[in-house]
Amino acid sequence: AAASAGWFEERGLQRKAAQQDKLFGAYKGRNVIMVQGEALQSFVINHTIEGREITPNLNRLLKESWYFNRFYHQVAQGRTSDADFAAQCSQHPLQSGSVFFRHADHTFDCLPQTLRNAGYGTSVYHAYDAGFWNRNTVYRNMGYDTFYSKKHYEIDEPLGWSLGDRSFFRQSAEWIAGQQQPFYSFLITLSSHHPYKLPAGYEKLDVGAYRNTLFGDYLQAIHYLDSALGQFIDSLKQRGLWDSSIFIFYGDHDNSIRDWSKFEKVIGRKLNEVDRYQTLKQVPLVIHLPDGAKAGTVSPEIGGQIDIAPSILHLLGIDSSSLAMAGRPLTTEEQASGRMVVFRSGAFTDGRIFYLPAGSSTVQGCFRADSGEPLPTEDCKEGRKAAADEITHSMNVVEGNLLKRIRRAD
Ligand code: GP9
Repeated sequence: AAASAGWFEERGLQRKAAQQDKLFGAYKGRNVIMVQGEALQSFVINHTIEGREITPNLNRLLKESWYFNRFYHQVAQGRTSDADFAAQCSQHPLQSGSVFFRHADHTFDCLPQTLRNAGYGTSVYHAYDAGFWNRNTVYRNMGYDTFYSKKHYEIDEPLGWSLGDRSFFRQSAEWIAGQQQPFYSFLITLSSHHPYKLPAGYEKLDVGAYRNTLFGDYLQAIHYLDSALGQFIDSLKQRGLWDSSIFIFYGDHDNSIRDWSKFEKVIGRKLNEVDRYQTLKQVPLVIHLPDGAKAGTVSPEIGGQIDIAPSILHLLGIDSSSLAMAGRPLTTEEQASGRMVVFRSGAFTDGRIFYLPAGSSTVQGCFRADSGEPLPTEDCKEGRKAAADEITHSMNVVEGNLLKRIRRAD
């Protein structure tokens, strides 16, 4: 326990040191609107199918925003719930099962509660059954004031499991705008859920040869999510919220498709095994700042979902050094040194090398991140140890309820 407490203290000190950065507190007191996109991977971004953009609205948003294109999801079996947990609470998920079910009552330092303590109103929006993924319990414990679930929405656009994203965003925008400021609102989309099949009238993209394939249906569903996102952004602009809020959009996890030739067709090049792993893990992170700073900037930083909460706190100037968060802010002016993205399997990258342990991919070992060329195992040795430590310490919080134990002892 002492070793884990020390490790989190060290991470806290690294975040403390980052407070010297110019962007720390640059957006103090601003609202925060964050959207988690269902099954959205990065490879669709700025790519076309049959000559048309798959995500035109997102591509337009990138031109106004700060884009992290070396950003990875860190989910395990708990999929959407793991992404939510990693982003909000800056901890790794469980190897099997979901933290939302197995450890809902454990103590974590999550973003909603931290913002609530700083005077923010906090709300979460997802148009599905409140009990799914045990969200009602978890969201109360995370520190949300209000959870808008399926029962709050008028199902005026029935689609897939529930309500279409367009109506979801439209109805949510109304509630978001009605809140006292500053607020933190977190929205989780649903329409682009596996198996991705949309009703015929919704399929607006010509996916050519991929028509009626899982991959083609995925592109259609993402195109629909993208159109819904575009309408949501327009409505935030109309309501005067765009310039008073930090807007964050990221993907939760991969689409479970492994038909690599189809990915290669969209991406426009052959993918080696390391490329495939990266394609599977890379999800977009887009941050729009209220004053339009960083518009069109593509960050060279590598990052993962556990870095989201620290990044937001950094921009808002809220000290997170005493919080048990495993992540580090990505939203710094200066690039940080010694950055690593760790996956639940023990795989990791520092941006230069990639380590893939047995069972995490079709290949295993130490590789160059850019070319996928194998490297001597020695090159990954130090990183493997650091990655394993990060998982162990995070699991002491998640499974071992470390925070409860040490704070009770205080
Ligand atoms: C359902 C949604 C889906 O509420 O969040 O979760 P997933 O099946 O993608 O993990």
